[in-house]
Amino acid sequence: MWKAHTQSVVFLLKKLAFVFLSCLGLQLHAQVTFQGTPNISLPSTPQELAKGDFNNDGRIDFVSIQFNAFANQQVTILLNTGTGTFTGANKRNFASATNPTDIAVGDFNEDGNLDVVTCSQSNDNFSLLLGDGAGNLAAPVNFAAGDLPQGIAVGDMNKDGNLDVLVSNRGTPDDVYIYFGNGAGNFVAPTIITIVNVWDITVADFNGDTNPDFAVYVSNTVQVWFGDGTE
Ligand SMILES: [Ca+2]
Ligand SMILES: [Ca+2]
Ligand SMILES: [Ca+2]
Ligand SMILES: [Ca+2]
Repeated sequence: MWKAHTQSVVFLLKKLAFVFLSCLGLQLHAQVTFQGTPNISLPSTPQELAKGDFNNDGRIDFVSIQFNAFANQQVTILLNTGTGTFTGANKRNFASATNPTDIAVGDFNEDGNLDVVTCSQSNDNFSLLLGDGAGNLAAPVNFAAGDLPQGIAVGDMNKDGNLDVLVSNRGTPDDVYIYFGNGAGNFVAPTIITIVNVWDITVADFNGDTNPDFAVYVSNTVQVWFGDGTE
């Protein structure tokens, strides 16, 4: 009897706790809301979006790439005013190679200002656009990539303190190019890894050994390639 009663009390407490947590959950869910800002027009077909602080004011900005855009409108920086508006002088277009397919950010010349890299499947290259720390990007410096570059990612793959660039090429042949940076905005000839049916790419240390790895989207699977921290 006591045991059954205890179980009933425990059951009741569990049920009350469940109801309480459910209500709390509902309340927490109810508190997390998102409110859209007015639409921000872009020059042409937006392709990819990245973020970073491009004018060094401590507020995270956006950078967008556009497909089929005019020659000087492939890359757009949207500076964050802190009020959710990105219009007027806070929206700035810059040139890159034709029809960029992906974008990544990093400080490739180590001047403290965030820079942008894009890859272009029309020009079979990737472009480095150096930032000036005031929300502007310099003219693109282009580096040859493989056939039909699709994805671009950034990491310090050889752990020398200089950011490196990885480009996944989905053409013929299909492969990944790893460009090791020299810290001055230039790169040595790429290391090439053949990966059949590669598409997009991203970089992180996936096995926790402190060496950067990369993951690629291959057909309907994901492959992780583990690095050893060297070239
Ligand atoms: Ca900013
Ligand atoms: Ca820089
Ligand atoms: Ca490096
Ligand atoms: Ca690793």
